[in-house]
Amino acid sequence: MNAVEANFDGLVGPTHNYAGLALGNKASAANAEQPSDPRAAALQGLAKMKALADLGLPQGVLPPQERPHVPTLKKLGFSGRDAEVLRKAQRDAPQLLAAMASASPMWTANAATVSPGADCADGRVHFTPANLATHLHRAIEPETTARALRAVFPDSRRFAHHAPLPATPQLGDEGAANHTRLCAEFGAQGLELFVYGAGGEDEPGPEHYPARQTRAASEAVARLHGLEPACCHFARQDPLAIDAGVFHNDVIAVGTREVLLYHARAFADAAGVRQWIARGLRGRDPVFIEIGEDEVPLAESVASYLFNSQLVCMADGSMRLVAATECQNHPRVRAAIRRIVEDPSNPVAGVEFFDLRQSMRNGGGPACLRLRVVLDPAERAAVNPRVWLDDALHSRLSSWIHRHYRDRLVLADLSDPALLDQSRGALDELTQLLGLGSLYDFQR
Ligand code: SUG
Repeated sequence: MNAVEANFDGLVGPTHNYAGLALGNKASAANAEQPSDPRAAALQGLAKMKALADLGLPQGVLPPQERPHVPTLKKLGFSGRDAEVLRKAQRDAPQLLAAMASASPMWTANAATVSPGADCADGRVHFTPANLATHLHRAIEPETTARALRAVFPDSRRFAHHAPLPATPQLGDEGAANHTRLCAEFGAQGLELFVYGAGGEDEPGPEHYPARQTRAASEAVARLHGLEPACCHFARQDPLAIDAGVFHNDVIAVGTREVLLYHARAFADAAGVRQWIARGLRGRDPVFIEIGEDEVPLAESVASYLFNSQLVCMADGSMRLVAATECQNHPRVRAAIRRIVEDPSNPVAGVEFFDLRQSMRNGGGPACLRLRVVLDPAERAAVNPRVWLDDALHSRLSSWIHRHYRDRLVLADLSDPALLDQSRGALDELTQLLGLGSLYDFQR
């Protein structure tokens, strides 16, 4: 058995809602205050996981987090019993309550940066949870994320867990969404491409929206993971793309093995990125699939989330694109996908579309919902076995969602103490289902 690239998708939490919290994320802003359907959201995500598992791909599950997060509300001065804390927060600072109630941990591409053992000096798989410093609702994720990753990847002989970087603007880190690994074979030493929005003072940044990933953070992660400097490249995002709604690089580029699919406006210096990959990749010729502005304009790329598709490797070595159904609504995007799939000079041989509308309406597409972890057979065997999605776990999770999730949520519901109780009840059961121990603050 060879090393594989496994996907670990975040289960959507019971408080999934639309609060317009994410700066520079067009979908989040456009859908602010709309009612959400947490049950549909969770089932849509689970259906994607099931379909990928059915394709024979290793598929794991990562847990949602406890929301609303009462401990942080207390740190912010809301006192009393839980119901009172929620009521006061809703009355005096509804935006803070919304931030404490987001189901944003579902987007596990932002959970951590992960380097495969083959790239790391000590041969272990390295994880650095992202500090998600630019947004309050996301900056409260890393502590529980770190616990969850340790519970899923427990064996310290094979897995190395770092602390999140200090959460300051100079070190903003949004994890794997700005990190792409290319290689000839998953188990061989690869190239790690880190993409940042904020670099040195001489590098122009976006004008309207925050650059969430800093170069300093990416460099720190590369050092922590013990990566070979010659195998790392730090590429700047095109600031115009950030201002057009590309808040993470995975909104405009996706790569795996030897393939990099990207929009011409993804990088400030795309030619530099290609040259570096072409020079460094050993054992396979790189395949660059560039989509230009004339083929799919930037705005349409953002609206369809074409580049937030997953690229998955099948057992026969061919690849498939795992895309959001929104791509089908844009004729130019459909045509671009057809061109990619029909072109025999790249390994992409098919496409699967998924309805992920609930997550998409918050700016989270197929690739946002998964964290990739390359695992050799021994590492794969060392993963907590309960999190691998098979038919049995799928049916248990599906019944769990039906029993615990509401099918409609509006912002006024976030202070409902019954929602807090339901969510805690659901998560308590989930930690048993997935064998995660006492993960949440309310369990400790
Ligand atoms: O950080 N949306 C997330 C979406 C993250 C997508 N992830 C990747 N591209 N990898 C974000 O912008 C919206 C929450 C709200 O508005 O209620 C939100 O946080």
